[in-house]
Amino acid sequence: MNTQTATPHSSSARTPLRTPRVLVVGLAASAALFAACGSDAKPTSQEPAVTIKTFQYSPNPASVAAGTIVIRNDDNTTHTFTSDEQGVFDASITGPNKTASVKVTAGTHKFHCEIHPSMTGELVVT
Ligand SMILES: [Cu+2]
Repeated sequence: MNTQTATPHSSSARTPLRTPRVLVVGLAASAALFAACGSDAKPTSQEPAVTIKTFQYSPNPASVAAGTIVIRNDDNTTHTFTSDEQGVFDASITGPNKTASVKVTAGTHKFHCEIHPSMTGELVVT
């Protein structure tokens, strides 16, 4: 009986030696993940302000805050997100599920797809 109570005691004595290692590895891994998210993945982790699906921009018109916005293309073909006024913004996005980010400034910007002239939209930036 005395030996049986001694056995769990000795095995539990090993556990505290393992636990810190697992913790250190786990912290290092999550720290690396946070570092990756903080730098590289930041623009694309943003929710898309405009989604292109079945040759349509949605929502349309779209209301966004000035800054960098994400456009996502869900179609199997390339679309562009091009301002009617030349040079305000322009992005070409291959699909499906690809994103691009563009910088937008305050104002109402009409835009279109360079490849498909029937695709038009309006972006209201505040
Ligand atoms: Cu298009």
